[in-house]
Amino acid sequence: MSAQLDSPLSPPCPFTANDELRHDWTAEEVTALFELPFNDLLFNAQQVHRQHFDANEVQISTLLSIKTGACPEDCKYCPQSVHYNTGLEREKLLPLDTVREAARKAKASGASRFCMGAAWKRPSDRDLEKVIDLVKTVRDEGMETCLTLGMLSDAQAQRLKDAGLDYYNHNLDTSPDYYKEIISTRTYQDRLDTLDHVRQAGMKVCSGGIVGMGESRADRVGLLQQLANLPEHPNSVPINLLVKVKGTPMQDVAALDPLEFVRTIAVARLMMPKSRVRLSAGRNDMSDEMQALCFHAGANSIFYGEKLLTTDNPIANHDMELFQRLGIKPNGKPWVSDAEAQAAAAADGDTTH
Ligand code: SAM
Ligand code: DTB
Ligand code: SF4
Repeated sequence: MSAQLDSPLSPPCPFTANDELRHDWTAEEVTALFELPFNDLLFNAQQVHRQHFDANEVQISTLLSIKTGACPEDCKYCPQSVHYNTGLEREKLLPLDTVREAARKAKASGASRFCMGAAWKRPSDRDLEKVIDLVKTVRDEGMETCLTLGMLSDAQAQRLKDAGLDYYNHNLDTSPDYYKEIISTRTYQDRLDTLDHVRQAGMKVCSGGIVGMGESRADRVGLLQQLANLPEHPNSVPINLLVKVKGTPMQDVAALDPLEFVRTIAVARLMMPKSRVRLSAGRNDMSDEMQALCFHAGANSIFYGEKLLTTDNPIANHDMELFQRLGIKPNGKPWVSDAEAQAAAAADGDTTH
């Protein structure tokens, strides 16, 4: 399929013509998408988006760090790496009651999926058993579950699948080329192997990356090319904008042009038309207008709630107000005020707990 758009008027969309999912993108083709005039790119992305999704609906996930800090990996962006001094307080694996409470709160404020993250290189089998109890608890609260625990063996992935886990998040982070500038303790192939194990176990894959780490456009091209050329497109694709954390080697990296971020979302939408593209870390540094453009470009999921794992996220009320201004239905449901959501959840809680 060619990405040529010659007409200065509303160009015909070369992507809506055929419904096939592609896994053979070349760097040249992806670069051509990035190079489209902004309006053509967004017009095409919006058309493709509408073919597969309700364009006015956004899925909502909430994150919880279940084990914080002291991670042996050296990811240069990460406040949780033991290699950098970010002043972060370490925390052992959270007790079950704390997680249950957080899941209830997330559900009450409108999230449909609860994602739990641990600062591990990989979980031990003993840790995995404890985490499985957390997954079962969150499922019992009526939420979808997602974990991100680092690398998984095939047996561990199968164990999680058998326990009922819905999604596993493991990011490729950047292009294969730029990767070696960012992480030395885990290889790109390690990441691909974990994604294989998750997919083969039959779980849904959540995989994306981070932009704004000083990478070039060619690296953003490389990241999206890797993601789209996986044997199956990830079910969800988180696109993180680097949160610059003091004490990490990336604290002073130059900011990415916001319009380049929007382009990245639009290209992800075109290449992986049926995947949820998630506006992930970095929304605190985005204006409402930039986020609106991202939704127009095909983003249709967010992390919601005051905290990501260890850094700040926009407050829930602000997100709901933005959705109301944009006519976006969170999780496909009509917009309700925070007070109404809390009251409904409390009433629900009276009968079910
Ligand atoms: N330790 C596990 C791992 O790396 O697979 C799971 C947790 S880790 C914090 C999950 C993801 O968060 C990373 O892969 C990275 O993409 C993202 N992340 C971490 N720090 C970030 C930052 N400062 N800005 C943006 N994204 C970040
Ligand atoms: C993802 O791609 N982004 C989330 C989630 N998956 C686990 C994590 C973002 C972390 C941002 C830095 C922090 O809060 O520690
Ligand atoms: Fe550890 Fe994950 Fe942070 Fe890398 S991104 S240092 S693996 S917690």
